[in-house]
Amino acid sequence: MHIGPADRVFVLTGAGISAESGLPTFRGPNGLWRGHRVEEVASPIAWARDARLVWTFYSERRRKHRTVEPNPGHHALVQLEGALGERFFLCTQNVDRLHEQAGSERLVHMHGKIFQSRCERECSLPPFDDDWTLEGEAAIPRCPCGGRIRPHICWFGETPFELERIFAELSRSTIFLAVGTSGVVEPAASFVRFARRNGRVRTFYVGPEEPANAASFDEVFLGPSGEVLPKLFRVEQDFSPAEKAPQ
Ligand code: BV8
Repeated sequence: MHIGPADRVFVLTGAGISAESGLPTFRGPNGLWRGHRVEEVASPIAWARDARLVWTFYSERRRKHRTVEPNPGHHALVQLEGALGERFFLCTQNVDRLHEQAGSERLVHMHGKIFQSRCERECSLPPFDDDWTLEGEAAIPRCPCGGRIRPHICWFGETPFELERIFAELSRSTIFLAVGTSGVVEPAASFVRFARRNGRVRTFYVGPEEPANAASFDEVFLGPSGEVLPKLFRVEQDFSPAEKAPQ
């Protein structure tokens, strides 16, 4: 994929980029958790009905997430960010911290972060880093306001985070790259169509199978992201006269 000196790259990642690090995806063969689809457990309704079940779900994922490492796909995106600087923007649907562990900085987590919690009420307590896990009959921690502590995650039916910044970056992107996402969950699945509205964007997808929104991509690179991404980018640097090395 050729990236020119004026290109601005928007990358959207999903669960697939973390699959080679050992984190299961949501809708693949092992996509169910104790027979539940993620939509059934990651929702305000599930929280109201059975908060301990929800904390059991997230506690098991926190324990698993402590043990995993980034894979070559994450590292390839860090290298691209290094080459492009502020012309690079990464929006992840994932709640894991593998992008940060690999070194990504220009990154937003539109669905939140597995190692952050917040009060279930709209009180003054801001979201906070937290790797608490529910053990045995322990009580769910309480906020000083009396509310229960919940994962700081965007559940189904809730509004994703950082949408204003995401749409601003989409509007000025000239390359849109989606990696490892089935193109099922909204609004992320529509970002590629939104980007195309600016009329000058090239759109690409990387993953082992075509996503549901494949028709919106100019080119699909089939394969695992850990193998495809490290070989994908060809960045053309702009050594304008001011920057040419002295003769
Ligand atoms: C919203 C946090 C309004 C949880 C997540 C009916 C009723 C109620 C709601 C809706 C409805 N119809 C539509 C909706 C909206 C709903 C939605 O889209 N539902 C779907 C299921 C139909 N969306 C919402 O509710 C969103 N909020 O709409 O608010 C709004 C809208 C716009 C503006 C303002 C307000 C909130 C959605 C967020 C839900 N939370 N995560 C948690 O993680 O615990 S979503 C969850 O799914 C994960 O974050 C995950 O990242 C995300 C998307 O899944 P994918 O990442 O795509 O993962 P998936 O398993 O599906 O696919 C993996 C892919 O990887 C596959 O394609 C596979 O081929 C590929 N792969 C496998 N191996 C590899 C690989 N790729 C590369 N390399 C490999 N090695």
